[in-house]
Amino acid sequence: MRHPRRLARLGAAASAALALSVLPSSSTSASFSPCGGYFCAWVDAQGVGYVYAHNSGDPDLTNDPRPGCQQSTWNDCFSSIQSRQSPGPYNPDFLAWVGTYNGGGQYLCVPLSGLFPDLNAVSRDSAHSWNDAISSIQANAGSC
Ligand SMILES: [Ca+2]
Repeated sequence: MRHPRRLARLGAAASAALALSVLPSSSTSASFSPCGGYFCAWVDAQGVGYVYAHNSGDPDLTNDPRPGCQQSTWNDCFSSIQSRQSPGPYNPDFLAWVGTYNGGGQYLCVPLSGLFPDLNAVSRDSAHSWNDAISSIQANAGSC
């Protein structure tokens, strides 16, 4: 069943999401299920494939083995991300860094209730997306 008007609205929403590339989607997807952590990421878009779950931070994803990823670790492998979906006693924002978080560089803000269903659609700069580009995550007590 195709509804051109609805598809046009979805297209406009997708364009707005691309323009605001550092903001997560406010929609939820049935394919995303609780992963057992405050920060969750998947090998593929739309919450598909192996899931990574963490409650704090990880300064170097090259230390986390994940057979099936290009480097056989979680480094440069995240393609979708979801953070904790409802407030609790501990509600950090997360920063997802291109490099190690002690080394500075670019980061993606993943706030409480954040959802990035496809990091291919989230621009990092004029030439790159956030897909398969994250090397560390940092829990942030404040808001990012
Ligand atoms: Ca991936």
